[in-house]
Amino acid sequence: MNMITNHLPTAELQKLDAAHHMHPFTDSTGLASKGARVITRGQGIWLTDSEGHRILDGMAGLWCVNIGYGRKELAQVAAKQMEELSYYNTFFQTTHVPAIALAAKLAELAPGDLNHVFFAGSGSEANDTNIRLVRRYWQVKGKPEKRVIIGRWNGYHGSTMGGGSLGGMKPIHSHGGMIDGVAHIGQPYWWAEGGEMSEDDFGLMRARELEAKIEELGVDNVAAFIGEPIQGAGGVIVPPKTYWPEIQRICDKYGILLIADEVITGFGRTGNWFGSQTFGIKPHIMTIAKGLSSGYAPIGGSIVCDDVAAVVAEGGEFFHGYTYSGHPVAAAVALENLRIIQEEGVVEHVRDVAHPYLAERWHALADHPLVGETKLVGLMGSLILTPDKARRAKFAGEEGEVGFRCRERCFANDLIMRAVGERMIIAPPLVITPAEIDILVERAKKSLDECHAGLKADGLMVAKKD
Ligand code: PXG
Repeated sequence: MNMITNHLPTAELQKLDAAHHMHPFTDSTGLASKGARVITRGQGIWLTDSEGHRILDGMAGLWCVNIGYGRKELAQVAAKQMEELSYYNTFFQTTHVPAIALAAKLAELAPGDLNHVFFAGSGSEANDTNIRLVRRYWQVKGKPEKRVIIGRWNGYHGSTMGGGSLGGMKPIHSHGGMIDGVAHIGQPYWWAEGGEMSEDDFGLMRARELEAKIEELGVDNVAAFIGEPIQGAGGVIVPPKTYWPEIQRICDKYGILLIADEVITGFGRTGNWFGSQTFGIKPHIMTIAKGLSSGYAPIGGSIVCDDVAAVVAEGGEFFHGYTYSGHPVAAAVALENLRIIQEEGVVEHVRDVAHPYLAERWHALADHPLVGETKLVGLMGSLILTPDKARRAKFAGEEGEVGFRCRERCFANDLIMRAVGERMIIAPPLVITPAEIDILVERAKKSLDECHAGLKADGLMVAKKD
């Protein structure tokens, strides 16, 4: 077997990596000068690198390894499926058992009349599917001019041209531009943008930007709104409780389609199967990926409501699909992952055990002199680093510098906790135990202490002037 277990020394791997491997979202010159960390094994919530460090993965890979690493059942299902039917497509009037079974299972798990699944290979692809689905829906209904999709600044919906355009990350737009027919409104990020308003008033105000945008564009031109129940890549921005009900009201009032991007919030992350259930959202389409297979195989998709599926079907052939839509091995792996989540009560574990246990410890970090607000929904958490929490102040230095320093301390303490600007974020595997949560929080606290001491020593605990 061609398993790379007896690998080259780390420095040689890093040299080859720098010479031949182009990394996503990476400054390759900077990386080449220090060498990438080489991860070699994963078990439960723990990773091992090529130097033998045992690292607590506070990010579940990239928000995806919901059931933890190293589950043999998934490997066995993949091997068996490869032997039985390694590939066949679902174009041209054919289908296969894994795609059927997974679609039916998702229809059962998803709320309301979200009963139809269009498969993709990733979350980005699924959102590209959504652009085409909602535009096709309005075409078939005789309103082809309804094609604008409204997203949010600092939202993330992937990195393809479509997904990158729906998202509101300006650095992504700046590399290669945007597709047409996409507009953005402000994000519901009270700490940074709420000024003197209460959180609830601010949530309403940001939701009402959707109404203003629909009026500005003309409802006859608007197809859909897309949002993550909680913005993940944007920094685990938990919206004020007034936000989603108002968004829902506006979508209902104007009759535009609502897409909930559940790529991160799906499959137990928020303590329910879907984030839409946690926030009371009733979407027409849900984007899924990541936790669908716990990252064991690349697969994503769109779960579509009865009305949208029926209208698109009425229009005859929908000219869209991917070679790997419903890939049998990925579908079989996803199905086994869902079986484990369901039979082992992983969602209940998040809701009744892991979330309450972590919440107490995570929110206690708000007493730390470097920490402003703390947020935690299910097992998706963030905290903000600030030189002056009473004023919700930013640091005087360059944005992201302090977050970067804190992340480096976490790395040194064998904890993966990410930084988005000055927000530190966690999303550990959902199977994390209370004893492991203790270790996570201890390491986070130690890293915050070290970061704080370093900032003081370097004279950087200084607030930006208003
Ligand atoms: N929607 C959401 C809400 C996501 O978080 C995607 C779509 C795209 O999925 P794919 O499978 O195409 O990557 C994502 C992905 C980060 C980070 O830095 C987050 C994602 C991907 C890469 C980096 O937090 N989320």
